[in-house]
Amino acid sequence: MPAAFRLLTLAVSRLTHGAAGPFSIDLPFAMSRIECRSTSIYTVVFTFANTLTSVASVNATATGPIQPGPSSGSIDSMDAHNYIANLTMLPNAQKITVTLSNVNDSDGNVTGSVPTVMGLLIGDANANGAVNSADVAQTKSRIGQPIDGANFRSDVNANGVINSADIANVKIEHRDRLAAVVCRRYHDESRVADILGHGGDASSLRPSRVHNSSVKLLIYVRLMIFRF
Ligand SMILES: [Ca+2]
Ligand SMILES: [Ca+2]
Repeated sequence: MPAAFRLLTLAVSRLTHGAAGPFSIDLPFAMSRIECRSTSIYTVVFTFANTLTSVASVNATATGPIQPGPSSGSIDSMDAHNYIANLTMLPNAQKITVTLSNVNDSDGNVTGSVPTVMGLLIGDANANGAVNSADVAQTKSRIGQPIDGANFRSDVNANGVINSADIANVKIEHRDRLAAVVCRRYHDESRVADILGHGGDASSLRPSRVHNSSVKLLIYVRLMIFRF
């Protein structure tokens, strides 16, 4: 096992949901885990076995042509086992690799590169790699519930309550994913980038689910009848 993964014990995407407080999504080292919440600045917390003495830099990259904005971070002043990375302008529907460079700890370990991967797919409340009616239904079923560890993913805008605004967010993402699929059907990749806003490519998170003409037609029809 690489030294980076022996020393890193945990990485999470953490967001504060208003008065309900912070809730985190684990980012396993061997696979990406989907972050479904919408915010302007994402926070990834790296936790190490030993306390940190210095970290040279943090950088975020995406799988698609549109790259994230600047990243910054610091060792947690409350617990030096943690490094808190702040990520801006993340493109949606992408795998985001967050990498710490030149990590030094109190045990004398020096690690040149410590990466973790987060999939960003806003609205994928049930974390299955797609934004669809199941996410809408699940979010509707949770309206008004107090935010807890079991339902926080449905608080898509992370404001501490599950309500119609979260449902609207999921529906918008659902619409955009369907529209992007239709554009791919007609090989209009530039239009896909327009629709996804940030230039994101949903297929980088989950390969296109459309592999035959009948299914393509079904999705096209669903798009045509989709209503808010
Ligand atoms: Ca889903
Ligand atoms: Ca909310």
